[in-house]
Order: sequence, then C-alpha cells, then structure tokens
Amino acid sequence: MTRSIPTYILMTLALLHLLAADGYAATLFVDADLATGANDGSTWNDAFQGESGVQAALAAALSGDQIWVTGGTYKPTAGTDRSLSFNLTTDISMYGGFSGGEASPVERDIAANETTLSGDLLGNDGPGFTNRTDNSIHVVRISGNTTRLDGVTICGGNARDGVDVFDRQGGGLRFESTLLTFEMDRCRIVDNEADDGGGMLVMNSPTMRIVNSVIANNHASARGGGIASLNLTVGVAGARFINCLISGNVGGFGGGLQVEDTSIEFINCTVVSNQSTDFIDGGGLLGFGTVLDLKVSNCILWNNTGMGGNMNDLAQIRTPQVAAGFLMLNNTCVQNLSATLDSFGSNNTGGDPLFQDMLGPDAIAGTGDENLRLMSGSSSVDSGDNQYTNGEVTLDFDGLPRFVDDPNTVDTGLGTPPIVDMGAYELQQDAEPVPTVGFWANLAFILTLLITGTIFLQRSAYKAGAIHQPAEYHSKRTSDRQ
Ligand SMILES: [Ca+2]
Ligand SMILES: [Ca+2]
Ligand SMILES: [Ca+2]
Ligand SMILES: [Ca+2]
Repeated sequence: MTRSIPTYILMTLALLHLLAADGYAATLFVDADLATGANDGSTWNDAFQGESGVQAALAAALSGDQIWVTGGTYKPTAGTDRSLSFNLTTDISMYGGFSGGEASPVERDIAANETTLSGDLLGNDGPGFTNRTDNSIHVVRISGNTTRLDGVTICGGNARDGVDVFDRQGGGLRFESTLLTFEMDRCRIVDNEADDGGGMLVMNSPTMRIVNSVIANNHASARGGGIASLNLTVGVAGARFINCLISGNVGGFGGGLQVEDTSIEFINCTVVSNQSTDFIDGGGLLGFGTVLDLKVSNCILWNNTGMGGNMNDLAQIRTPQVAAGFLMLNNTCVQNLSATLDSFGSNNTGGDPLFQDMLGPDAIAGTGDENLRLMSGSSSVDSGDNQYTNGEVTLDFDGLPRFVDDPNTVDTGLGTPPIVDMGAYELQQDAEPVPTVGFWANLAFILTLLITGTIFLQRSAYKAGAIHQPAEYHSKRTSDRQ
C-alpha cells in the first residue's frame, strides 16, 4: 500500500520553492580537491567534489543562486559526450578563484586559485591545437538572462566539429539567443577554436558587459579568432568590452574580432598581436556588412597583422566604409595610423605605446607571459578621454586606480585631470621609473669600480695566503661547461 504525501508537506515544499525563487538565493559550493563531506554543495565542507563538481552545482542551482568554485579543473562531463556544456540558465552567477573557506567573493585570490572550465575531456591537449577531436564543442553556453561569470578560465572548446554551421560558432563561450543580459569579470577565454568565434560568439544586448577579461590564443578557421559577433539584431546596442586584453588570436577573417551587421563597443582595451590569415586587413578588429556600429575608445591596437604580414593601420582595425555610423575611433593608439583612419574620430595617435614586454620571454603572442603594462613615455599615457569610461570604470585591469596622472607626461587626453590612459592598464604613480641612459652609465661605472676593487682586494688577500678558492668553484665551472 502506498501513501500519498500529506497536503501540508506539499504546500510547505511549494512555499519553500517560491521563497527560493523570490530572492532567497542560495550559494552552492564546489571544491575540486575535496574528498570528505556530503558532496551536496551546501557548505565548503560539504561542497560538490571533483571534476564534475561544477556540473553538479549547475544541475542543483535555482534561479538567483550563486555558485562558488575553488581553483582546479572542471569538465562538462566525466564521459566523452562532446555535445555537453556548462549551461548557465537564468539568473545564475558563477564565481571562481576560491581556495575554499572564504565568506565572500572579495576574499578570493583568483590568480593563485585558477578555476578552469575545460573542454579537454581526455586531458590530452597538446600545443598547437593538437589532440582536440575529443574536446567539448562548446565549453560554456549562456541560455538564460542575468547570468554572470566571474574569475574563471574557459579553455579547450572545439566547435570546428559542430553539427551545422551555427554549431560551429563559439568554441569557448556562446550565447543561445539574442538580448540576453550577461556580465563577465576577470575571466580568461583561451585556447579555444571554432569556424567562427574561436573564443566566443557574443550577442546583442544593451547590458552585456565583458570587463577585465582576457581573450587570448583562440583560433577560428573563418570569422573572428577571438570574438565573433554576427548578423544579430541591428540597432540594438551590442556587447561592450572594458579593460580587456585581446591578444594572440588567429582568424581567417579578423584575428581579434569579426563583427558583422551589428553593434559592438571596446573601451580601454589592449588589442595586440592578433592575426588575420585570409584577409589582408583586420588582424586586430574587423568589421563587415552594410549596417555596422563599431565604437573604439581609449584602446591600443598594436602589432596586429593581416594576410601576408600586413601591419598597416587597416591591419589593426578595418571597416568596410569610411563613414559615420560604421566606426567611431577616439583617443586610440593605432600602429601606423593614417590621416584617413584618424578621420573616423579624434585624438588618435600612432605613437609607440611602449609595452613593458609585448611578447614575453617566450617571444610568442598570447601565451600569458606578456607584460602589456605601459612605460613612462608611452604615447598611451594620459591621452585617453575620461568621458568614454562612462562613470562606470574606476579600476584598471590590475584592480588599481583607473585615473592616475603621470607627472612626467604632458596630458594630451580630455577631461578633468587625472586623465585616463589608453589600454587596459593605467600607469601607476609608484610604477618602476624607466632607467635613462645616464642611469645605466652611472650604474655600470659604479659596478666596474666595485668589481675592480673586489678583484684587487681578493688578489691581494690570495697573494697574502688569506683566502683559498673553494673546491666547489672548480666543479661548478666544470658542470657549467657541460
Ligand atoms: Ca583533447
Ligand atoms: Ca608570450
Ligand atoms: Ca593617466
Ligand atoms: Ca600628466
């Protein structure tokens, strides 16, 4: 004999569900390394566990919930179904970068605890986009409104094997419909590939903001190595990228971005070393179509190349027409800037941005060892226009003040000082001073005196029998030669 559930219990459950959906949001916890506890996500001690922990949290989450995730690697499935993704539905926020035990997202150290959402299901990805036939088609899908991704890395998506032309767009991140409200902060979209939008396929939305994030080393065989924004709702304000680094992406048409018949905006972004392999222009940002609204303000577009290694200003940014309404380019540093491109707006410069280390020790773009902060003397310092930050940007990519005056740089930007710099990083007042030739000459002179004096003293002491060369000196020198 079976007993029905009493009515009062059903009513209580329904009320609890209503409360949960009505602002009584829960936090669900995920810890990749945890091996004890209830594995129900209710606390850090009972967090969802292992590589499938994030997927377990998404399955349990209700609208309004937050998911807090420790550093570690998480996959859309423990199996081999490439069609599965991390699916963010309406009003779900995911925060990565925890060590476990924090009481608030502000306590996180994202750099020390990298939370990686990986599409590399077999864990065998090699350099140069090898071993990707096992990888998830799309790592993350946004299918609901008011979603947020904060402090996570998205990598290993391979949408080149999608079932149709649409499924082959957006390897790392894709949106399943237009006009979704979305916020991304301090995320990294790296090492993904697709036919269009290797890193991400973005959609039109007046409130879609992508802030302080990295889009690097993504590949597209066709449009938009890093980002594609294609044939969406014309006339609606599109995605806005603020304080972002877009580097080392490779696309057939458009290395960093291809935008087509839609709107998109870049504010204080650094767009460097991207390549367009099948089109002579648009290595950095490329616009196509008959209706286009590409706004670029306070940005740096540098070292981007078109087909055949073209590095002129149109390799940095290119739209189909020199006409108002297609491109607004203001207070932006563009390599090899021409008067024609400059006429798309005002206060642009072709001067060297003087990155601290544009390619990094490995001499390869977009690998993460670059230092795209500015040096004093950069054309991009104190040369932005404060109004383009819209009063909504107060910190730079490093989380340091966005408005800082460099007393050594004459302000050429606009607004009430201090004047914002171009690019994602603001030169800080306590930044390392750039050594001058005189400084190095003086340092070399002092070092020479010290070395000469030391050798003189050592020789004197050695002759006097006061010191002996240690035995390991010889073995060390021998090993050095091997
Ligand atoms: Ca793989
Ligand atoms: Ca590098
Ligand atoms: Ca400044
Ligand atoms: Ca200044």
